[in-house]
Amino acid sequence: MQLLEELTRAKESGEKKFAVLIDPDRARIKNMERLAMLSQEAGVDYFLIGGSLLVNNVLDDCLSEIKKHCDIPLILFPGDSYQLSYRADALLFLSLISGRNAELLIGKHVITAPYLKLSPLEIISCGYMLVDGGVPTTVSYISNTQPIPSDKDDIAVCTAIAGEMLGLKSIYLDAGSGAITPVSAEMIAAVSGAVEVPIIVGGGISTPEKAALNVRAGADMIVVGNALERDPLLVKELAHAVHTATTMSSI
Ligand code: 1GP
Repeated sequence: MQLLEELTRAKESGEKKFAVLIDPDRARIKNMERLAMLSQEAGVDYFLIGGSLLVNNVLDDCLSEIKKHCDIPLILFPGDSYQLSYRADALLFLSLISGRNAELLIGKHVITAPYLKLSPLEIISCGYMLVDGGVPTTVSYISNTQPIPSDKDDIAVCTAIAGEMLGLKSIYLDAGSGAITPVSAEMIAAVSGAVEVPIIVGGGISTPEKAALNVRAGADMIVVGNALERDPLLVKELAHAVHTATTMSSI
């Protein structure tokens, strides 16, 4: 089954997904085996691979190494058009709809579309919404865009509705890697109530409690990166919290 279809069906049945974000620059290739095995044991649903800025040329190696040790699907989460690899299974085709940088709304997409059309990757369109996480983020600086203020749920809702009306098949609410303040449950609930497509939430989620809260608020997929770089053993509790909150919310 294609990943988007899987996500959509999961949303319909109230089943929630947990993804681990790997920034190939920060992850050590030699640590990939352990992370892959811990993730497999914990029942992690996906790996997201990418970053706002990759300075080392290790994307292919990183993907190959993970694939060697587990069969969790690999989804590219590209910060730019150079972050492409056929070694992944799918690619989030991100349009930065919270910003007004034309290159990141449609420009890079035009350049990469013919290559992606020929690629074996599943292309999943995604309305990417950067939300203020209490600290300036790399993505905000690199993209030259302002995040949505964290208390402006109405802006987030209107942006998500517009993205869905434009045909985007998923929405990503991201407070940015290492956010001090993750996206609020109120904003997640507001956006979740306004659109039908799967909602991915990440940025600054560091505890199972916050992950579960977000799921109950309406997130369909939780993404965690930083907290697992600090403590990979947390993966079990985080995945469990997301999957268990599913059960509780669908009772
Ligand atoms: C960033 O949503 C991801 O784009 C994950 O953020 O690294 O803070 O978990 P963290």
